[in-house]
This record gives sequence, C-alpha cells and structure tokens, in this order.
Amino acid sequence: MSTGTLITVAPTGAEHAKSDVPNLPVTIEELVRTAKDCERVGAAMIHVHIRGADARPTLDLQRLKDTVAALREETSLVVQLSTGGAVTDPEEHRLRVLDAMPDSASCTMGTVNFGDDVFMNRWEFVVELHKRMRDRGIVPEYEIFDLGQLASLHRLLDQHGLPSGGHVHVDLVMGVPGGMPGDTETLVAALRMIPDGATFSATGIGRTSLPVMLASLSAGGHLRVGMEDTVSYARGERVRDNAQLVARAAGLAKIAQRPPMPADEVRTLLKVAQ
Ligand code: KMH
Ligand code: ZN
Repeated sequence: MSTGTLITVAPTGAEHAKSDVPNLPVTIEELVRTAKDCERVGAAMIHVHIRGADARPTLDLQRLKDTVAALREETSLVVQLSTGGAVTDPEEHRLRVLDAMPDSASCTMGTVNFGDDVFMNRWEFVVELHKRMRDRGIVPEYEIFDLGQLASLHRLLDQHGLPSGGHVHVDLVMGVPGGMPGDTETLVAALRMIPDGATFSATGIGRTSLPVMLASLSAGGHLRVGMEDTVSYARGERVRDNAQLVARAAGLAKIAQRPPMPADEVRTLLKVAQ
C-alpha cells in the first residue's frame, strides 16, 4: 500500500476529434496550459498524445521533441509519451517515439479489440519497445487492456528482464469495448496477477471512470484520469477541462488518506532517471 497517490493526467488521446470536443488540448500551447493547470491541482505525470496543425493525431518526431521540451520547461511533471499512438500508426513510427527521450513511455502488453478497430501489439513489437526503452533509460508504463496481457507481462519480464531502473509500473486501462470491463471484480482479478513489488494505476474509460477510480483507491492503487479516457464528468454533463477531472481525483485521494504525490516523489517511486 502506497502512502500517497500518483495521479496521471491523459489530456488528449488519439480518438476524440477536436471538432466534437472543442476543449480538447491539441496545440503545444494548449497542452502546456493544461499540464500547468493539472499540476496545480494534483497531477504528477502526464501521458501525452500529440496532434498536428490539423488537430489530428501525429507521431511527428520533431513535434514530439518540442512537446517534451515545452512540458519540461513549464512544469515538473513526469513526461510520459504514448507509444500506442492511434490504431492506424505503423510500428516504426511508434518505436521512433522513444527518440524524443521522454521520462517514461507506454508499452501495451498485447493486441486488443478497440471498439470497432484493433489495437495491434505483436509480441516481437512489445519486446522491441521494452528493450529500446531500457537501452535509453526510459521508464515503461505497462498498459494492460485485458487480463491475459498480465500473463504476457510476466513472460516479458521472465524472458527479457526488468525495465530501466528495475521497478515495474502497470496501468490498468479498463472499460474499452473489447477489453476488460471497468468494475471492482475485474480490478481485483487483475491485482492477483500483477508482478510482486509492482505498483499499479487504473483508469476507466467513459462511464467506468468513477467506479474504477474508487476501486483503485480502495485497493491501494494510483489513478489516471483525463479527456483521453472520458469526456463526460457526470451523467449528462460534459467535462469542462482536464483539471476538473484531476481535481476530483485529488479530492478523492485526500478523502482516502492517500493525498496526491508530488512529481519528485513519483520520480523516486518509478525510478525515473533524474
Ligand atoms: N490510442 C490507443 C489506440 C497508449 O497510449 O499507449 C492506444 C493508447 C495506448 O492510447
Ligand atoms: Zn494513450
């Protein structure tokens, strides 16, 4: 059981269109403003997907580098880049994300149906991500969309060793149509399979956001929230901005007597290179 709560904000994602969600942060300026607002109310890590000038998802390397630099300049947040990208992104582009040298990067542990699409993560690709992150000193966050992916995580660590820094951190992404459901029973089942000594956070997609947050807090876990995962705050009420979601998570963490962890504590916890 951790004494504090790591709150990660996932502000943008690759799925929502700016035209449908006008308050989605898509420019570097919007992303930095969101990051500062979220840090102020309790976020310690940011999970970043970037958009191009047309507001559509991109994995343009220079833009990724500029984004990492801007976030480092303006915040103390641990900067995590998504290597998941959008479901249409080719593997070479997803691997190239690591050349932007973030503190952390996501590493999804297997293929999953993703709504009407397929989020492809072949075994060889996962192994390559794991190895390249270790070579570069980037801390992975192992993204788990279904329970079998935790078995794959054990296989990865057994066959290819621990990640950079030696600490294993897992994020349960629950409630994706095609993945594991976002409920307490599934979270408990997942916890039984998490490697010894690992930390975990959880996020619930859409309407599973609150139940997953409450279940994770009560199980000693950390939290991820943000407009990547949900754009509704309550039934019939759209999210105002990412900070609104982080503030609610921080409030619940305080009620649970596990207040938000500052970024420097999170760096120590996750063994992020200083
Ligand atoms: N956009 C999804 C296809 C990640 O960031 O690593 C994948 C995703 C996971 O969001
Ligand atoms: Zn993501």
